[in-house]
Amino acid sequence: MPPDVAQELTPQNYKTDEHPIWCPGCGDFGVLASLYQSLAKLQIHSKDLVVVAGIGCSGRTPGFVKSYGFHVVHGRVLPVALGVKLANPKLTVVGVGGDGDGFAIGGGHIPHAARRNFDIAYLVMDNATYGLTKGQYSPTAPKGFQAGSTPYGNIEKPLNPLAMLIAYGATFVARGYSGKPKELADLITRAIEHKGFAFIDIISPCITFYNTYKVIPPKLAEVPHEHDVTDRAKAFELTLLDDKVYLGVFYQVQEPTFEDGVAQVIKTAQASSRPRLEEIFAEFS
Ligand SMILES: Cc1ncc(C[n+]2csc(CCOP(=O)(O)OP(=O)(O)O)c2C)c(N)n1
Ligand code: SF4
Repeated sequence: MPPDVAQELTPQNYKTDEHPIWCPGCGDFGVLASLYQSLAKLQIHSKDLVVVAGIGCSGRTPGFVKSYGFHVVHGRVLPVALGVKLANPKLTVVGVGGDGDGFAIGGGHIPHAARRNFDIAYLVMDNATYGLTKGQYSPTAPKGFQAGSTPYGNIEKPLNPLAMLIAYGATFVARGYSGKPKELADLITRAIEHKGFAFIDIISPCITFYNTYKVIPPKLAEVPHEHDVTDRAKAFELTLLDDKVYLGVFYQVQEPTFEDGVAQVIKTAQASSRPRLEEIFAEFS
């Protein structure tokens, strides 16, 4: 039964009747729990929420969140999310996917989503592997990573998602960890509240094919308190430090959004004396 619009929403209200079929211990459970927390904190009603997800274990998320949802073609979270937001800018749009979906097959969409600054929150459940297809190496897998597709070890350098997003012009860039769901919920809340393109790289271990639960926690540290999130060069520098895995917001600034720009262009076009599209077509009929 959907909650009454006037009723206070709790994390429970966002659960669907579908139960996640993720492996017990998968990091994605923590991400989902944090997403429920954050939606409840923001009191976002299901009718105003669209979750767009790619293909992968992480891509099952829309089935577990009471909202409108799209489970799109592999790697196409961002163009679909942009279409949704442009069609109805009042909606809260949350994009969800894996590192394979986002940075490999979908990697070509990242620069354009980031530089356009359309207002969505994009959560990448980064397990450095292709979980759904049985653990091949992904763009964020470390050098030497051994799996079925790399039996002699990965020879590629891993991609640095945070540096990439800052370089391409995203206006909110953060890292979270599925094992710290309260802190992650706070980050997701901030990302949804941010007006513009908000990206969170969420370390979300794949317990079955690349279990990093033992190696990650000792390296975790908070983004230093004195870090100025509006300093782009310093934020970029912070992403390059590999002695620690920093959690928190690296970069956040306010800039005009794509949908505001589009609305402005429509207004200008309507006020201009240029011929209408129908008039141009009429010339050829
Ligand atoms: C066009 C296309 N190519 C390849 C696949 C096979 N495929 C399904 S999921 C996936 C990778 C998933 O990895 P990731 O995005 O990291 O998500 P995870 O399963 O780890 O959450 C691949 C290659 C596909 N479904 N569609
Ligand atoms: S295969 Fe990995 S990513 Fe997929 S559900 Fe299992 S633990 Fe999670």
